[in-house]
Amino acid sequence: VKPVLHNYFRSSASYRVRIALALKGIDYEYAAYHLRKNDHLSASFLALNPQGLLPALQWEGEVLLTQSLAILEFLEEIQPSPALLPVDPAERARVRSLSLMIACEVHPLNNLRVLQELRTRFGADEASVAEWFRHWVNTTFAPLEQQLSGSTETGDFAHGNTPTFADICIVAQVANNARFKVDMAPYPTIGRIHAKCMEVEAFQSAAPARQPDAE
Ligand SMILES: N[C@@H](CCC(=O)N[C@@H](CS)C(=O)NCC(=O)O)C(=O)O
Repeated sequence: VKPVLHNYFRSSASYRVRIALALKGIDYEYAAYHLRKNDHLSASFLALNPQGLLPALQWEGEVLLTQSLAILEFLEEIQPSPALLPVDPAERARVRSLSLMIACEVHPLNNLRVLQELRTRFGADEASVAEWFRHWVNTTFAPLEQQLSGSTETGDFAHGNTPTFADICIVAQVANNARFKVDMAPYPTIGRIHAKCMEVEAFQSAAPARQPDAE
């Protein structure tokens, strides 16, 4: 049975999983949920994933996997090649740390439901919402840039010369940043890593614009 990826073209957490699946050459069925139309809050999806968050990966018709980084870890374990984590434990920790800077410190604060809450509970206008978004990106992208540019570990990618979880998280976040017009000029290293990743077909084929539900 083909795995089914419940996702949305613009969802950056979904984009992370699409990149990992593409890098590992795992074929899957694409199940689209329109976030703006609240498809992810439908009774049928909540029955699958009570968190009401995308992505969710149905593996071989059985287990439903949620949380993009847990899914990445799962894929790495069942199909170790090509490796998306280094071998050395300290290096693995570094890659996970870079990934979590985005997945834990940036993404949750800028999630759709948080931005909606700013609008409805606090009456924020679109300019303030965009400022909020950029604020939380900049708060973490500044130290991220520093860590990436100051490290001897840094090759062409975020860690070494092949893509890892860190590159996956960076590329998905940079795609979101573009929608909110984040100025990337202060982040030349992140920009360079992003450009390097986009030379890889798996990153391109997983991109929002290439998905069947893209608008
Ligand atoms: N930590 C979760 C985040 C999942 C998540 O928040 N996904 C977003 C789309 S990128 C979502 O479903 N948002 C729905 C909402 O905000 O209502 C993961 O990494 O999978």
